[in-house]
Amino acid sequence: MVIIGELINTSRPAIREAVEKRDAEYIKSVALDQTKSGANYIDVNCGTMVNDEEEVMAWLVNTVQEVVETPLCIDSPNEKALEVGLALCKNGQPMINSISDERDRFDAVLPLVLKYKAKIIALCMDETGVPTTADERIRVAKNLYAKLTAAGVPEGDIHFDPLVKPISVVNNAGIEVLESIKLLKAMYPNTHFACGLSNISFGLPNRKILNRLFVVQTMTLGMDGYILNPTDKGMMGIIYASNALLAKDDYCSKYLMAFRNGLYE
Ligand code: THG
Repeated sequence: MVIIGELINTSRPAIREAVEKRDAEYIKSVALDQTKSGANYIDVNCGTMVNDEEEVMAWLVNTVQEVVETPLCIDSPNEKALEVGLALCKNGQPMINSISDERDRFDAVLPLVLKYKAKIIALCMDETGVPTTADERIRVAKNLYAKLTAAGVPEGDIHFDPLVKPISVVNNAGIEVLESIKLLKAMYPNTHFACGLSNISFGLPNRKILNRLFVVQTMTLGMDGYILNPTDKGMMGIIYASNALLAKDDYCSKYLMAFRNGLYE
C-alpha cells in the first residue's frame, strides 16, 4: 500500500497563505505530520500559483526535504514545474504526478520519467478526455502500458489512476472505477494504482463516510495507492484493518504496530 499525503497543495487556503508568506515552519509541520502519520510519499502541488509555480515548487521541495526523508510525489500540469521539482528531489525515488495519453503531455513527461527514474502515475485519459466507462479506461491504460514499458519504464513503477469522479455528478463513477481496477489487475498484475480518493464524495454531505467506504471497496478489488489525508486517523484505521483482512499483512504485524504507535483510531 502506498499512501501519498495530499496536504501540501496550494488549492488548500492554509498552504496558499503559508506559501505567500514563505512560512517554511508551517510547511515543515505539515510535511512532518504526514510522515509521522504513515505517509509513504508527500505530494507537492502548487498548480494554483500560475505566475510563479516553478519558483514555489523549488521552495516547497527544498523546505519539505529539510524535515523529512519521505520521497516526494511531484504533482503539476506544467512540465517545467515538474522538472524543477524533480531536479531537487533527494529523498529516494521520486514519483511524478502525472502522465496521460494526451499526446503533448505524454511526450513532455516521458523524458522526465526516464531521466529521474521516477515512479509514474498514469492517468487513464487521452485526447478524447476523461473516460466514463471502465472499457474506455482499459483502452487508454493498454496504450499507456505499451508505450511506457517499450520506453524502458519498469512495470512496477507504473501506478494507474483510473480517475475517480464524484458520484454526485456521475452516478456510476464508483462502480466504473471498481470494474477498471478488476480488469487492470488481471491484465497487469505487476503494476500498481494511485487515485485521488476524496474525489468520489465531492459535492455531498458527510464526505468521510463515502471516502471510508470507497477505500474499502477499492482495496478489496486491488487498489494499492491513494492520495489522501494521512492525518485522518479514522481513515488510516480502516486502511490498516482492510489490509489485514485482505491477507496483505502477515501476522497482522502492521496493524498491531500502527496501533501501538497510535496511528489510528
Ligand atoms: N489524481 C491524481 N492526482 C491528484 C488528484 C487525483 N492530485 C490532486 C488531487 N486529485 C488530490 N489532492 C488533494 C489535495 C487536497 C484535497 C483533496 C485532494 C483536500 N483536502 C482536504 C481539505 O483541504 O479540506 C483536507 C483533508 C481532509 O479534510 O480530509 O480537499 O485525483 N493523480
